[in-house]
Amino acid sequence: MSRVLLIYTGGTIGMRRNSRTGALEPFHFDQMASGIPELEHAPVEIDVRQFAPPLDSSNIQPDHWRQMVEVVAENYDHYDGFVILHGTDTMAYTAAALSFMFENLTKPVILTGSQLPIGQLRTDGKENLITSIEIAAAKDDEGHAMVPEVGVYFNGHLMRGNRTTKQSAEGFNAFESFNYPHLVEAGVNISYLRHRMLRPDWQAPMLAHTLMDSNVLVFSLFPGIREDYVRHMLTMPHLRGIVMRSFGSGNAPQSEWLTQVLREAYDDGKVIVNVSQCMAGSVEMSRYDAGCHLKDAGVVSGYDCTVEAAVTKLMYICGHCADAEEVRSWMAKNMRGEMSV
Ligand code: ASN
Repeated sequence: MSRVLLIYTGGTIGMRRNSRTGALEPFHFDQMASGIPELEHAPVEIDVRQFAPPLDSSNIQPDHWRQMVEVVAENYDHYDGFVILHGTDTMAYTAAALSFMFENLTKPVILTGSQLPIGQLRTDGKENLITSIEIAAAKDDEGHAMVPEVGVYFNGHLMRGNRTTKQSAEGFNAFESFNYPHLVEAGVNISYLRHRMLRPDWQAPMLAHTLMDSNVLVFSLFPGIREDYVRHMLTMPHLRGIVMRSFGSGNAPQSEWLTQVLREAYDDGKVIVNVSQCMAGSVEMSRYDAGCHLKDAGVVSGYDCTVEAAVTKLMYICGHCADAEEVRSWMAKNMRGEMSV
């Protein structure tokens, strides 16, 4: 029998309504588990660790990512897979961060949650949790994990963790991976699309990393953006990296001041990564004149990376490299399947 470790961090899946305020609040695992008696009959041995207190995922911080990495690393040899129950609001950030923090992952780390609490009649939480456990437990004939990746499972699909974005606060289809196809489709049967998955070195050990540098920032361009605000932001002391959300295929206003401010930030050792405000498609700074000047100012292309992947990758790389040129060179490389280069 496969063994799965369930790590309950909080989120709507385990919430219940506060009778005084009417708002949903995270609650203990036992309350959640009592809503899924099916778990006892699953052909998988399940152990549970829970965050105390459980969190609405808006409160998740890099320290919580470290805790998740440590729980998985400490238990890595004793389980076939890991399921992390997490709120949906920041699940895509956590999934991306964990994908960088685990090097040469050979076992599944599946994040899931729900839009309605488990206790509600129409909950999406049961299917999400039960199928995630099944995926985390699945092995091939050679005994290797079917999904050696950090993934997000929601509404019938498993997506690569560092490719997902929360797309809906309403629908059960809360997540999508716009620039990479799904890894698993769960219908009547569960189809594992293994040709789309990462291939670890099965003989080499998994390495867990916990250093993350949060001296980073994300900002969006918009028509009318002011020089003084951008200058103030880019000259902040200690700031090491910026994810700049540009227009379309990586374009920005061709104002002289913007190129100059970006160039000054570059000269000051700051790393600026260009990702698009579009959900689908890639940054191509040489496509339009309105993108070329960014390249000349030393801006690094984030290609088709999500904002979530770009900012967590920047934290991870800045946590490991002191030299700006080295950070730029890692940011331009595909490390964990987060971008198509
Ligand atoms: N606010 C909740 C959370 O992210 C939303 C959810 O889980 N659906 O914890």
